[in-house]
Amino acid sequence: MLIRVYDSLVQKHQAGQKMLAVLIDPDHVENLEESVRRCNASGVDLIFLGGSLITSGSIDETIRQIKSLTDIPVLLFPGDELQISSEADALLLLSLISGRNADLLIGKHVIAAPYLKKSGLELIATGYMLIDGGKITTASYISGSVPIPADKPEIAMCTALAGEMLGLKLMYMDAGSGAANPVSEAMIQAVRKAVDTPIVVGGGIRSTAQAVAAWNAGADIVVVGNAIEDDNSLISDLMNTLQALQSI
Ligand code: 1GP
Repeated sequence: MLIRVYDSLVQKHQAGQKMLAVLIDPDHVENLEESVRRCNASGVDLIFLGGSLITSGSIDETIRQIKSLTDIPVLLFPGDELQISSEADALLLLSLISGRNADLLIGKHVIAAPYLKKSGLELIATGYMLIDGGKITTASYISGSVPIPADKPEIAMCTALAGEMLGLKLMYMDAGSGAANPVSEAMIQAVRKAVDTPIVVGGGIRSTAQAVAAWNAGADIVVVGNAIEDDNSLISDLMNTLQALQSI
């Protein structure tokens, strides 16, 4: 029987098994084939696909290419309602709960809902929290929302708690792509203590030490995007580190 993506995330979360997701932004990937081959060779758990702003490339075609090279589940991480494709395995249905922009809390969802229904995609209702990562990122600029201050773990904690109470199934703490500073361990720990959902952490993670800090603080899934373009061995270093961490 086919295990749905979310069920497999919950199983791993409950077993304390950590995961690595590689973010592929169709606008910023230099060599898609090579990036996917590296994910495959290292046993990456998930591929996230999307971006705050896509100016070139087709989501459908990019997913088809990825799928021709690997069986790793592809999850849409949409920057807007145009980034929907039934070629993906699942879609993170993001509600920007750190912001107060009604469109990104519910408005875009209303417009997308009939298309999502028709697509047959597995939908994972996700509480998306932008956290201040030391510079203005595309995500905070495009969303027109103020990120949660990095030194206020209690705001992130209460936001995640409210999101879980509203029925969201996954919490995503994002310092934004290319952030100067990743989400702090204190903030991840505060959210981890507050909610039972799996937690995703990304934005500005450029080293195995930063990924380990996030996993140890309570992240189930660490997301790395930009840094894999600059460092060819980062994916395998991260997966080797993750395997060593799991065997302790
Ligand atoms: C951003 O979490 C992702 O939404 C990944 O960020 O590109 O900085 O790794 P980076």
